Amino acid sequence: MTDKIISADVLICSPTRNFVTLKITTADGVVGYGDATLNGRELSVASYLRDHVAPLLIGRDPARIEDTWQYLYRGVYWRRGPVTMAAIGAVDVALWDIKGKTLGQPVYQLLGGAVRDRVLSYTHATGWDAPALLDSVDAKRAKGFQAIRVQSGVPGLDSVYGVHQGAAGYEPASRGALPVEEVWDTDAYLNHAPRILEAVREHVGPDLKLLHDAHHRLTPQQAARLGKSVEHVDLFWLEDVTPAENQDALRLVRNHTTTPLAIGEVFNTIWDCQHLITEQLIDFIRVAIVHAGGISHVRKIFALAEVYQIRGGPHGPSDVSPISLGASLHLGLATPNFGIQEYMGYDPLVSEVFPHEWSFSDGHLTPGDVPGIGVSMNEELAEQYPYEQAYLPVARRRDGSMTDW
Ligand code: GCO
Ligand code: MG
Repeated sequence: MTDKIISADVLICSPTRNFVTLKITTADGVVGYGDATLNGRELSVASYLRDHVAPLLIGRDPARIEDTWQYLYRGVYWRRGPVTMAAIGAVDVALWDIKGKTLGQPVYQLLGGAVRDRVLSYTHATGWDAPALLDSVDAKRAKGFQAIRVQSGVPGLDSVYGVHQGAAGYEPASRGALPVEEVWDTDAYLNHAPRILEAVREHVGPDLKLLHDAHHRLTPQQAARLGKSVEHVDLFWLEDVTPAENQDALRLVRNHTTTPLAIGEVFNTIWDCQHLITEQLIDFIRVAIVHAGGISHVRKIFALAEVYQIRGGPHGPSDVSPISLGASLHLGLATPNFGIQEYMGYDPLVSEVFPHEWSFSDGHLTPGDVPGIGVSMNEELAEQYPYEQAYLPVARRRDGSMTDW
């Protein structure tokens, strides 16, 4: 007999940072979890799910994942956008979790089975100055990472997004009623970035994969100059060099440098990726399961990318929950052109709230072999950490005007 969805609950918690989770339960008692976290705009997705999506799910057959995706995407009239797609993504992942549990298979088996044994991952190293950054790189290497994203402070600036000063790690969002405001200076960054990247390459030798994120802050000309000036550093990728709304800008960058380019962590649909992929303007597409409509949709994006020899390199910082990371690893295991998974790591409390089967070893991640996605939720523990308002920082130039990000 066909199973039916009987409830869809939105759970919001803040174990060190905010997470929005969708829990779908079926009449047969199968429970699936999906991540719906949109950093700094969490409650908008929670409301979208609670007020507009959950009522539509009740009574539906949980096995009809693609039909439910189409129903929520095509049926809404107002398509695309981060809120809509995070909500659809949460439903999609929860339904894949249910399908896996119902059939007694890990999700990667349902996606065609493994094409690799493990998924290469990269983590973050940050340091305010060169010695601190090199120490951070060494510490990550000691943990087994073979690919590391390196970010540093910039002389003359008091703070830089993503770079911590002192012992504490950084969180992309900080708690409080207003975003933190930082001052940004692109010229200072462009003078410094090639030198610090060279210093890291010199320190680690030729084998370690090095990545760097420019956080959408450059003009096409500046991006081309940066890419060209670090070609000898042999980056695995240079990320988000320009705000990607104007996608033709990437052609200018591309025409001037062979440094591999990665873009897409803020994209939500295949239509946001189409031009960059089919024109071969990038090397890695960064869409995350949580923000781009779930496993079902990201699978299509990666299939399109495969035609053009572009690889997947999904977003995976601490604001992408362990549920999404697990989902991404199932896709990674089953997708030929999956390149690398970002893995910033989680506070131990986050892993207690979201116990997971996925694991890290020797620079690689594996999703585990239990039925479904393999990430559950300790709801009682989660309740002890209620939502707290938090925002990503904003940055202004020295003259007070806003930067692109
Ligand atoms: C990355 C990112 C993050 C994002 C953050 C936004 O590459 O990991 O750029 O640091 O900015 O996840 O919520
Ligand atoms: Mg990034």
